[in-house]
Amino acid sequence: MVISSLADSLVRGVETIGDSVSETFFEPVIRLGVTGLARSGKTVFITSLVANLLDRGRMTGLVAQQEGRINAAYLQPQPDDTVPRFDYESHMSDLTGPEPHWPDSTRAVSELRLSFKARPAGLLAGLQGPRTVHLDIVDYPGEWLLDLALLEKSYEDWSQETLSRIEKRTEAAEFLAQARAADPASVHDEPTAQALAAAFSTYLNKAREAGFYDCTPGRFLLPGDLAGSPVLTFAPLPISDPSRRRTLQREMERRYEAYKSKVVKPFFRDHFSRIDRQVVLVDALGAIHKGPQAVEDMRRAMADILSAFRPGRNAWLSQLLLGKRVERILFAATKADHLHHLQHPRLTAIMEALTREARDRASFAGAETAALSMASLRATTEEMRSHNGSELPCVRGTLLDSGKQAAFYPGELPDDPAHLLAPARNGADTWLGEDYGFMAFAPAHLTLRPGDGPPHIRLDRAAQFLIGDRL
Ligand SMILES: Nc1nc2c(ncn2[C@@H]2O[C@H](COP(=O)(O)OP(=O)(O)OP(=O)(O)O)[C@@H](O)[C@H]2O)c(=O)[nH]1
Ligand SMILES: [Mg+2]
Repeated sequence: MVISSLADSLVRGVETIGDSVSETFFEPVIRLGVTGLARSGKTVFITSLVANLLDRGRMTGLVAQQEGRINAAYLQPQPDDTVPRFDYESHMSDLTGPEPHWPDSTRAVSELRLSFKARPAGLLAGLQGPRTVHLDIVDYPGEWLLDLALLEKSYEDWSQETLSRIEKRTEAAEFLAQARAADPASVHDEPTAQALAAAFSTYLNKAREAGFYDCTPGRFLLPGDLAGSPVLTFAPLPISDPSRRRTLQREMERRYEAYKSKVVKPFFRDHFSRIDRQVVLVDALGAIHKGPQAVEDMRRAMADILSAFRPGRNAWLSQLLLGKRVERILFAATKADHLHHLQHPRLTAIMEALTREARDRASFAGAETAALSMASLRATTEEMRSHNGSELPCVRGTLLDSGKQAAFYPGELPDDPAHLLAPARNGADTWLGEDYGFMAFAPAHLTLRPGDGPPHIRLDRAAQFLIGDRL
């Protein structure tokens, strides 16, 4: 235990020195982490961000662009040879090809390097020519951050906590029946372990479908090339005694520990610890549409996700980071093109409130934070429609299922976010009064002018906050 954490921090130490040497003498590198829970909009965000940084006609909110200091931006081979490359070109052709469609779900961490030639701002501008700044964008599932909490839990504690948390969920009924019928003290046999793990991951998938966000261990939902391996073949069991050799319980415990050391820790060590700037994407509108329970659940998941950015709370992580901190964190409500812009300030307020508790408790010591609502790829236009004598602010777009054009009024978000968050926290089943509709729109057919990236809402402001100061 001691040896492994020592080794981790040594690696980190050497890397930090390496990074700062190359930053001073060579070319600065910004590592931007992009995360969010499943379907929050990570892939579309990165694709549109890169497209709009390559063709910056719609990026007037990026100060370096406004000041004409960016001479060029281009894609380059990334520095990490073992991480899959973010498949920018296919995602871009999905979104902007002749039959535009949303990209498929992604299942693992990926990376892309974009480099800028930019002239420095201010006094230095006259003295220095353009310099190269590298932006490494790292895409990883938010669920993986939730796993940080496992590091401090024994198998027994995790089992107890998980079983009591999911006790009343109908999605868990089948798994619970199976777990209760299992005898942890029986001799381990692989088919039983596999059946339990399969039932548990079926539950996790159903729970996520139903709008629960506390679906950990994260890799059960996104197994990638670990599918079927022992590190993913465990499940919580109702246990009361310490485990004995060769029992089901002992084997489950061993695999749970292996998951922590072989899956969770490497992710934090190899990816998370190197991030400088972070954007956390949140599909707040989607949760509001699903109902109060989904909103409350999302608020809790956000608080848990954000605890990874306050490493003081986790001894292992603090050791690993050695004081290195994420410098800026942006909380972005995505898909704001489902709302007329009149409602955007309200969505931002909800976003702020959702992350409020986490931010207050936090002080992300040293990290600057901001919240905004945005759309990475705008799929709608706005229009006012009269309805029963009043004017409703609507959005119009192509419906995803029928392919037909339609105008849509999603309901009025409250001025005060507490009107949503309080009933959610108090366990309400449905919203009182307002119904929040949600339409799925297809990406619009685009004809882009040379020099323009795809249309977006406030993607330039997001970019300015995240990297603007380094360009
Ligand atoms: N209207 C609109 N819809 C969006 C936007 N961004 C994402 N979406 C919708 O959200 C869905 C998920 O977006 P992705 O970018 O694939 O989300 P993700 O976080 O990468 O999802 P996973 O890879 O499954 O975790 C898309 O299929 C779209 O339906 C946007 O800017 N506008
Ligand atoms: Mg994705």
